[in-house]
Amino acid sequence: MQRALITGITGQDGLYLAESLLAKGYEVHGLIRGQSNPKRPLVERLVPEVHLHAGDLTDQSSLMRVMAAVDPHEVYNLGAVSFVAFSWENARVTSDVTGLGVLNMLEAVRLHCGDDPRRVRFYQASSSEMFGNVYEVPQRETTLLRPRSPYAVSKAYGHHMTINYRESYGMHASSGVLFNHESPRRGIEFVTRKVSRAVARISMGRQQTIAMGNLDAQRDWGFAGDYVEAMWLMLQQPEPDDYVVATGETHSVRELLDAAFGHVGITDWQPHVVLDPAFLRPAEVDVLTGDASKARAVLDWKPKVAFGELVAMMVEADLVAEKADSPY
Ligand code: NAP
Ligand code: F7E
Repeated sequence: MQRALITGITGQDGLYLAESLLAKGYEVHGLIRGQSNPKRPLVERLVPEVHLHAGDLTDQSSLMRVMAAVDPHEVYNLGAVSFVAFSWENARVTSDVTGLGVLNMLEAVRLHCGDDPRRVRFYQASSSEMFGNVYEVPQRETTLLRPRSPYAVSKAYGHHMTINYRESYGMHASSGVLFNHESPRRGIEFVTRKVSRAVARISMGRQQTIAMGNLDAQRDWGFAGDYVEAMWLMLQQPEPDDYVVATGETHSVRELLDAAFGHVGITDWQPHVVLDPAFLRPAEVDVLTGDASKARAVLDWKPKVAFGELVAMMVEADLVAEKADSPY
């Protein structure tokens, strides 16, 4: 039986990936941090078959201990401080977890592999944020990085360190450069979920307005359930490599508002949206568009859920959660 270890098991992608690997017949293990992690009950409810192990990406020996206990065939390093806006106010902790945490995990894997560097296959969750103030449109695997936030700088470090371990030690280490992917499980701090939740509440009369930042920012938004399949496909390849994973379609935050409010029959959302400078960032990434043709050609991967369906799915899920008074 194949064994997989997932860091970031409590996050959006960790949960989808765990479900997907369990359905494929894997034994799934997850790294969980903190002495009483508030998300543990959620993981235990959604994926009760997953074995949880205490550890932290900033604590190298905890990672080595978990590697020894699990002896995985595949490691998916999804753990990170992942909210870009938060990373300016917490640049050091972001660097420690999102940047150096990758090195800690790579070292734990390398040491566990001993004389056989390919004993464990490693996936690093890299990000389109690394492209930042983009050098070319669309962005592909060869596009130079120009990160614009402490988060993006930390991801660029982890990305290059993953490539370096692959080239230096011959490890099966791959990096997925994933563009924004969303779902009803997205954290409420991210713009898609913030909007879907607010729209559900506004349509039910529970809230009047939503405070927003830059409505002109544009992102290539896909569905997280589709994207975790690409992660798995990367580790099934005979050779490790880097892949961009994206839809190739870009929409503005304004279009997101159109789609979400439109779904509940509100065509003029202006009275419900308040612009608040608190949500503007010190440096913005204006537009991202991915070219996933390599993933399509090599992995035979393509996204299944389109932007409109994704927004509808998220608003519907928030309507159900609000009606049940049990927000996800
Ligand atoms: P997420 O929901 O924010 O989940 C982040 C996970 O990292 C959580 O499980 C969190 O655990 C864990 N974590 C935080 N600090 C940790 C630490 N010190 N040690 C161990 N684990 C720690 O993120 P996501 O959306 O699922 O994304 C998964 C990964 O893909 C992240 O690395 C993210 O940066 C990257 N990524 C995401 C996107 C996207 O659009 N979603 C795009 C590109 C790349 P707690 O619950 O304990 O905080
Ligand atoms: O912002 C703008 C904001 O926070 C998207 C992470 O998963 O994807 C995510 O990073 C855009 C930005 O995601 C609000 O300025 C406007 O331009 O949903 P977000 P992100 O920063 O793109 C990448 C690929 C990752 O790797 C990250 O881990 O929306 N925006 N008004 C707003 N954003 C937020 N959060 N809140 C607002 O009110």
